[in-house]
Amino acid sequence: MPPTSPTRPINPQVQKLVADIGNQFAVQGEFVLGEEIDSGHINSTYRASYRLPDGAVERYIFQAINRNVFKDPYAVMTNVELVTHHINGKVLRRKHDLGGQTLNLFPARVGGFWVEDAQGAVWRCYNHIEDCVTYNIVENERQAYQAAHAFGAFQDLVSDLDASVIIDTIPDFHNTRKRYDRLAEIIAADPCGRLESVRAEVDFIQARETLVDILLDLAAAGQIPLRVTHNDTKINNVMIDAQTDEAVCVIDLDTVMPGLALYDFGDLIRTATSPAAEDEQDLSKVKMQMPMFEALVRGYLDTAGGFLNETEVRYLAFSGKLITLEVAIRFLTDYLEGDVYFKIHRPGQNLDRCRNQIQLVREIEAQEPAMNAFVELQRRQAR
Ligand code: GN1
Ligand code: MG
Repeated sequence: MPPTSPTRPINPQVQKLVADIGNQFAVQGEFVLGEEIDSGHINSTYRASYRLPDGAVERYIFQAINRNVFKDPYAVMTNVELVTHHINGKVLRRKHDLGGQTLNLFPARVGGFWVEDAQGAVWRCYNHIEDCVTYNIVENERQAYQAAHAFGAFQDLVSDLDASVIIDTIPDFHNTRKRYDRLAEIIAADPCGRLESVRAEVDFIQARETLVDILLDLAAAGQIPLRVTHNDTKINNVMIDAQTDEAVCVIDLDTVMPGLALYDFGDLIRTATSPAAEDEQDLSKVKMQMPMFEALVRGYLDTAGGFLNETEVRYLAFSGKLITLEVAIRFLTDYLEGDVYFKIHRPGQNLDRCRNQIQLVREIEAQEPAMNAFVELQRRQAR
């Protein structure tokens, strides 16, 4: 996978679908061309260009919500509308770009912010930010710092939202105990007869069962609070200015729900510290690069340090290990179930992704003391 998300040409049928969808939104100009943006394992994303009367070209993003994953796409849209409105209104009022801002939704011509196609898929339309890229692999520490800074700013911007008005669109999304137990069920059932080939992966995960309860127990004990969080802080969910490497905007708000701040930071460690793609088969390329981790910690504490409590800070490095283990569990579950959740482009891809995550857990384990020492140093300096 290239470092940035590539676009792909689409066939005439999909071209027509995208044009028809575009027609239903309040976009300006004549439809010229749609392309698929190959990013994310869940939704289908397209970019379409429109020619304005003066010849200029305007681009928009159209995205279909995956109904297999999001059972209630209308609830997803309710959350996205709420959060988008809240954040962008605030950023505008402050006239201050924190990088935690997000995209704008364009209204449908009949009102509301979504349209439904003949197959029942729910689509939304966002502005396209020019000269920005999303990275699947971080290229330098500035990008890592910026991404973490932006997600910290995002958490700050939504911190005053009433969590009770946000709909839990995927209940127990990051409930690591439930994720573990679900894997155990699938192992017992082995519906596709694939278990024999993944014994080593199963053993690795089972040897770490106790990890899955650690943050849940801290939360139950009231030591870490429930906050409104992004929940999918993959590095490719932040748009970065191609020239300056500055984070411009946080995207993919579909899983904004009450959660733990540490889940967000953990997913940054998972996706921003390794120089290898998530499905890289050469595991020797999978690394937890300490300079990237340090940049993440600095960026995140610069925007989130003011509201995180001491326990949250103490578990920053651990959160990377836990979320990477969680995602390994989810990829393995999906592989054993027959690849029903994450999109795959080749057979065995979910197993490759799982092996890759397991390797990253190993890498984190090997460096956890150093990671914790760095966080502790930052914490002391901040006091
Ligand atoms: C999915 O859609 P995308 O690629 O941003 C998944 C995340 C996983 C991630 C693994 C709704 O995110 O939870 O961490 O893949 N999103 C959903 O790469 O399940
Ligand atoms: Mg996503």
